[in-house]
Amino acid sequence: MEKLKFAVIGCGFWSKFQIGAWSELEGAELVAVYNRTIAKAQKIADYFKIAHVYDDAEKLFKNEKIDFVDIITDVDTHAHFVKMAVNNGIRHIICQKPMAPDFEIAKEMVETCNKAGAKLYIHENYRWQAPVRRFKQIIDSGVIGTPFKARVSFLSGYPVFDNQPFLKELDHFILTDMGSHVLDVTRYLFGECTELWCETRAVNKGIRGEDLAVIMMNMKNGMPVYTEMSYASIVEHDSFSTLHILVEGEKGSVFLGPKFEIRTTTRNSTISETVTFPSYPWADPDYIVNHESGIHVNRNILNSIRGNASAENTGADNLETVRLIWACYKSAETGKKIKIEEFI
Ligand code: 89Y
Repeated sequence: MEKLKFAVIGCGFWSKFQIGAWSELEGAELVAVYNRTIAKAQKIADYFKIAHVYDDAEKLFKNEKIDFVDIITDVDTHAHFVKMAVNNGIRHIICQKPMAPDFEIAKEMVETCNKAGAKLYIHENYRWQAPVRRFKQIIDSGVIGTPFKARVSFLSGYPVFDNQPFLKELDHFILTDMGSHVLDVTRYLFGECTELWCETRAVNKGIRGEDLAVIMMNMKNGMPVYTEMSYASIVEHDSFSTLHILVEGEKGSVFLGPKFEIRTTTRNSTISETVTFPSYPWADPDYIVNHESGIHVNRNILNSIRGNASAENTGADNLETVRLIWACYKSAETGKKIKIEEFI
């Protein structure tokens, strides 16, 4: 199998894990990296033995023959680099979550790619986490019957700003950073949302945006779903860096809880299983479930680029998650319930 060649734009905190995930796949070869501070690009290139290093992204696109690009820059520059890739003839473009700093820009990014006949994929990994995948299998097996209610929860006191200090400076923090994951997993498990109501708060001192959000959702399938996310929580079972999920159905319930344990309860019994997955030298042990999942999302996108699968995380699909994020902000701002079909 001939390897597809690609470049990475952006060599900040997340790039090591994203490139690490690519390095576990046979079918892709990273040929060049860009960062505006070249020393950062060089550090990543040395670690992963990448031949070409740039501090000028246009030059990279002009010089390198690549099949796709993976954009891992800060959210504010995603649209800029997507456009640059499109203008340089790249037809498969992967962009880190959150897709854009607001809903309008996200819509423009999808449209820019559509118009050019380019495929946009969003690197949204939580739905690819091993415990989340297994959790869905259990629900789909029918053991708990038809689900009628759920709670999707991310409560953490992890010192997230130590590794990603720019998160402190965002006007919109937890709904864009973690809401991307929580709302995407909610859609993955239960389908689309018809209306939602959201409250946000800023609890940690010295941060610009909100670090707590609670959301009540009604889903198209009739389920009420409660989701919550917080980086201000001091709790016995910190969710970092996965989710805790409880689903109730007519015949029982399933709970994804601490230490990747899934407990399935019916009237007869509770069955426990612990989901396991490998570790990798490039991954951070604190984030391992998160970093490992990058391999699966990358594989799905690679197979889609090769025409052997359809990608789950397309720009168009992720736009529905972005729509929910900004509907949440609207709700929090106005104190009103938002109907999703009217939020366009
Ligand atoms: O940026 C976030 C992500 O995608 O996963 C965890 C994180 O690093 C901090 O919330």
